[in-house]
Amino acid sequence: MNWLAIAPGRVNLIGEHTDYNGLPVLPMALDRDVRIEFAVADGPVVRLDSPLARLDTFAFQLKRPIEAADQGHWSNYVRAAANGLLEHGVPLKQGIEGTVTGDVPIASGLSSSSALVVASALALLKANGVEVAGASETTGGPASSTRAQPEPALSPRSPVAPISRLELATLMARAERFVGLEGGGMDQAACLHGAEGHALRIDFEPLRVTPVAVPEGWRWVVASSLVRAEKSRGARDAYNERAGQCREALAVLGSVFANDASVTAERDRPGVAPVSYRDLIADGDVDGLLERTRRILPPALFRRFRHVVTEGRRVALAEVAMREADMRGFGDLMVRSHESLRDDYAVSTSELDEIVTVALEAGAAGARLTGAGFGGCAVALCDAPTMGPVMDALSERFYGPRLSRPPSREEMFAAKPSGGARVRIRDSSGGGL
Ligand code: NG1
Repeated sequence: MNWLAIAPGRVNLIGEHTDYNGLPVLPMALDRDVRIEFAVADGPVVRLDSPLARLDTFAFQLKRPIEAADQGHWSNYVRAAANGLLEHGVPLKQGIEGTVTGDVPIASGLSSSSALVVASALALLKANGVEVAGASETTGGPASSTRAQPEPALSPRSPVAPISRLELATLMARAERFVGLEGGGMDQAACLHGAEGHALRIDFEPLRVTPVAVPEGWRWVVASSLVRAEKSRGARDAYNERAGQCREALAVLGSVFANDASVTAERDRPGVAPVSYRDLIADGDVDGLLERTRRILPPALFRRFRHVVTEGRRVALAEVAMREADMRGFGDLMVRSHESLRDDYAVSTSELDEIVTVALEAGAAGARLTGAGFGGCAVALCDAPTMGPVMDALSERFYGPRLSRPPSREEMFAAKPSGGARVRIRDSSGGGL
């Protein structure tokens, strides 16, 4: 029997470089996905090929420790999923053989890598009879939320116990670090919890996912900067450097605040340093926090810190704006987010800045880089009548001088909030699902 594991990419609407700092994000799953058509293999082996450019055929054995391929090789994302499941105690006695296809643009900040990790995990779990609990889509509005569910403990498990989507998202976020990126957990959670018509507020430690309905009549335009952001290669060091700076800022503040009674007394824990970004902004006074920390942190570290804590606040405000259908307000927050990523976090590029400027001048309600930056894509928010003019302006002013043709569907497209990752039977005639 042939199966199809389908895992969507995601576009992050706001909340950039906050996930690995334990602060929330607000992405949505895309209507573009990575697909693995597979059959259960004869033994514990994974054998995959792909018609996509630059993805050569590979095979590896499912036994610990899983060996990494050369840095940058696409099989490392599949190996990451297998390694994560094995380390978690899921016995992978059966492997998979099949073909990977998909239409999530690669190295574009749209999470093609996590989609491949999640699709691989779902395929391996299916091949080994491990059920993934929970629907592939959450369709409810504000009242429907996985927020209340505690993060399940990642303890060694019995061979056939089902695994929940939250548990799998947490597990795959850790597993993807196999490729050497000190990433957060946004992408795997968005991929597994996508909901049609909804953005997803994702909180961490513990992981919670709350769908937020996107108001009628609003559109998201995703536009590539035409610069690849290869996080298995060059952009990886820049990304990890930012993560390191965030930890460093926290460590400096932790040691200073531990000796500052006026700060610790507020939290009723005299002598105990704040250990997380969430602790630091718990009282909601981000401006007061910035005032206090400006003199403590070296200037470069302070700018990274300011991005993280103000972005955390913007996500909270953006969620409220979306629930209240105040999409102009949401758009303003996207613009503030971009400025902060450009000026304080230093992850934008001149191409991304230009896309944002062109989109806003053409009437978009908001625009910002999306994903880690260093290239990749920007996302613009438009009301329905403005979407065409925004896309026309980008074609003419951004893509025109760079390409001798209109942008392809890979390079610019309207994105629809879509459902989450799933496995289906692929009928033997080779027809649809
Ligand atoms: P992209 O750019 O899609 O690879 C990366 C991280 C996210 C998050 C964003 C920045 C991974 C797999 N992805 O996303 O967790 O930190 O950067 O907000 O680590």
